[in-house]
Parts: sequence; C-alpha cells; structure tokens
Amino acid sequence: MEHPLKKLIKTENLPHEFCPGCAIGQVYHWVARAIDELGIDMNKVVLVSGIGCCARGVRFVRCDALTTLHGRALAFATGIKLANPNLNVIVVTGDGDGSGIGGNHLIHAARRNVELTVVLLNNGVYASTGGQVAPTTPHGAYTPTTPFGNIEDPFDLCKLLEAAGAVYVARWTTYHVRPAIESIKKGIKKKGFSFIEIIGQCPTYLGRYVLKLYEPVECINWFKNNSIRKELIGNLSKEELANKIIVGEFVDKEKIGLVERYQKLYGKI
Ligand SMILES: Cc1ncc(C[n+]2csc(CCOP(=O)(O)OP(=O)(O)O)c2C)c(N)n1
Ligand SMILES: [Mg+2]
Repeated sequence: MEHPLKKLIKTENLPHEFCPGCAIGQVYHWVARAIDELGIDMNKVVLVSGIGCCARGVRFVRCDALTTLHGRALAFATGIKLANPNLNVIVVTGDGDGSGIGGNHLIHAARRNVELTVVLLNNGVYASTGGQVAPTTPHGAYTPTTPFGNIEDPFDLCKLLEAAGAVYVARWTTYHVRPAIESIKKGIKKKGFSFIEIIGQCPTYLGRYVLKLYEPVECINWFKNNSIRKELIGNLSKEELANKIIVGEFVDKEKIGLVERYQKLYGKI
C-alpha cells in the first residue's frame, strides 16, 4: 500500500525507530499535510529540530531538515530565517527539547517575534532518555525520576508563549486531528512567531507510568475525555478545570516580525 503523502514523507527511510502508536508519526504527518494543503513548494521549507524522540522525525519529511543541538533548534532556525527570509522555517520539537533545555531560546524567539512556526509535541516526559520528569510532567505523576510522584507543577506552555509575545498560540491533542492541522496551517501563514502545542501520547512512558494506560488508542481517548475547548469553559471553577487540558486558539494577532524589522532598518540605511 502506498503512503497517501508519499510525495512528502520519505517512505524510503522506513522502518523507523519509534514505538508503536507514538504521537510523533501523527505530528509530522500533520505538518506535511499542512504544507501540502497550503500548496507550499517543499524547496521553500526547512524543518529544524533539536534532540529527542520527537526531534528525530524530521528525517522522514521530504524537505531540507536539520537535527541540531539539544534545546538549540530555535537558534539555528533564527539564523536560517534571517539568512533567507523566503524560506518557511518550521521547528518541530519535544517538550523537553523545546521548553526544558531550550526554554530560554523559546521565550526569546517569541519575544523577538522571529517569523518561525514551532510545533511542540508535549508528551509530558523526556521520552528518548527513559521517561524522566520534564517541566511539563503533571503534578503527582510517577516517572522513573519521581518514584514518589512529581512534587513540581508543570508549565502552561501556551500561557508562557502568550506572555512572551507569540502572535499565534494554539493547543490541541492528538485526538483533535483537523483543528491541529488548521492551526499548523495558520501558524505557517502567520508573519511572526507562531506556537502550536500538541499534547500527544508516548505510550511507553506517559501511557505506562503517568496515565496507567497501555494502548495508544486508550491514551487518545483519555485526551478526548479530559480536554475541553476554550470556548466551553464558561463558569467552570478552577477546581473543575484543574485536571482538564484546555484546547483551542489562545492568541491570533498581528505584530511586525524581527526579519521585517531588519529589512526596514536596512532600507533606511
Ligand atoms: C546537552 C544535553 N543534555 C541532555 C541530553 C540528554 N537528552 C537527550 S533527549 C533528552 C530529552 C528529550 O525530551 P523531549 O524533547 O521531550 O523529547 P521526547 O523524547 O519526549 O520526544 C535529553 C534530556 C543531551 N542529549 N544533551
Ligand atoms: Mg517529551
């Protein structure tokens, strides 16, 4: 059987090293589909990632791609965009790579409003190194490094990126296929820093340790049953929302980006 996105997915690089049912396949498929639906020439796309399971996926998409240093994808992506503003530079990163070791780069790229799209797969753990606790791991969660339950609170990455200055911010889960693809499309089209968080299953660690669910599809059903659209929050109390994943678009605004500011500056000299 031919892959329906064979023109964009490097099926010749298969088989892959990901666990069965991992969200990474979905995330890269959606990025490829968004590019395809926007009709963007793949020669004008660069995918940039750091280190981690999620970061490894860039090698399966038929475009120029870099896996860089751990947490430094945004530094490389910023350089690429400044050097060649005609490229669509998309960073696909994990929660650890993007918001742990790379957290500082993430907030500053948003503050500077670099014309980049970040798609961050949040599986709540450092999956590739054994499922250790991450800045996104839920409070109380059992992981190999929190055997008594996580005593810390996780980041709300969308609030963080909104405060940092991103012009487009959205969160979906791997259950929300179509809205997630639409958000990635919007993010790519935005002239500024866009951030799309995808809460996704790592069946091996998030599933086994944190959610105590053993099948990928059970994790996706858990996301379905434990998420709520931003518009439906209504009068729900903080306590009622405490364990819910709030999904939707949180920011969609216009602001001049860094590359455009540079271009204006050069025009004046
Ligand atoms: C400088 C440095 N520190 C730590 C590591 C080990 N390391 C590799 S990947 C990773 C975590 C990746 O987590 P995440 O970005 O969430 O990716 P996932 O595997 O969950 O997709 C860590 C800590 C490293 N490779 N380099
Ligand atoms: Mg992770």
